[in-house]
Amino acid sequence: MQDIDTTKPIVVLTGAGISKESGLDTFRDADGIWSKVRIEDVATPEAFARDPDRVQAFYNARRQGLLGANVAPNPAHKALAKLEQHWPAGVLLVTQNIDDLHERAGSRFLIHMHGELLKARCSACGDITTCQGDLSRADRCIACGVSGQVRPHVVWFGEMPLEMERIEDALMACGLFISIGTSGNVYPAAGFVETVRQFGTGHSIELNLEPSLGASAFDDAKYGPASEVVTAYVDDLVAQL
Ligand code: BJW
Repeated sequence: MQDIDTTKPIVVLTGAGISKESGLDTFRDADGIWSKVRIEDVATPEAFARDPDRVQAFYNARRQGLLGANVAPNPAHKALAKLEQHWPAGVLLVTQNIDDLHERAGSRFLIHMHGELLKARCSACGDITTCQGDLSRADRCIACGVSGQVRPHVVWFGEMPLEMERIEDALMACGLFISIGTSGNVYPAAGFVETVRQFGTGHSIELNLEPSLGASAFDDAKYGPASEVVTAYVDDLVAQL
């Protein structure tokens, strides 16, 4: 393994692949979510305006799936929590995932750039609340009292991902950028490796089942199931300390 500057922070980006071995579907694999439903029907603001019941049903089913007894963090989530505990200069975990498996594994410094399935947001006043049950068109916002405007706290296509300024500052300052379980189809996350290359000095590595669309932009790569490659890579990093 290449020597990594232990005096600089690490930024980790995760995607749906890290949660696959925890029982959650990816989006673009052959059996993925987008093979069963169309993006235009469930994951845009226009879809929600056109057919809120359908969009709520899609997220209600995924929320209940996430809360099911068979979904739990896997060794890759746990390895990243261990990295956070050990890396002296700090680790910022940026996840595209709306599940809460990183939190359940013990990660504390994380940004959900595409939102969180276990939260709801009022489009009228912006109030965000925790949410474990089903959402519906009849829901009334507890903050402003408006009904029909409570939606999943997720980022759909055409909407601005969350905390982008903080993420970009961290990418430019990091000594290591690790991208895990993401296909590189969706921007701005797919462009993070280019930000590190152009504006930062950090080493970059992709850990994925197979090369992503942006694989050639990384300095290094290891391929295999996240539970194996992430665990081994984190063990090697921590052994350098
Ligand atoms: C394993 C594994 C195992 C499997 N172990 N690995 C034209 C050009 C460029 C950009 C655009 C464009 N037209 C439109 C855009 C912008 C658009 C976009 O990117 N579109 C593309 C489709 C082209 N992006 C947006 O609209 C975003 N907003 C935006 O850009 O705002 C403007 C802006 C301007 C300036 C600065 C910043 C912003 C918003 C994107 C919102 C995405 N939302 C979703 C849904 C969220 C809620 C939900 O979950 O339902 O987010 S879509 C979906 O894709 C979800 C994911 O987070 C996201 C990424 O998917 P991910 O994680 O990569 O999953 P997969 O399935 O694609 O890949 C899984 C990988 O894991 C695969 O490689 C497998 O091999 C691997 N794997 N098992 C390890 N066991």
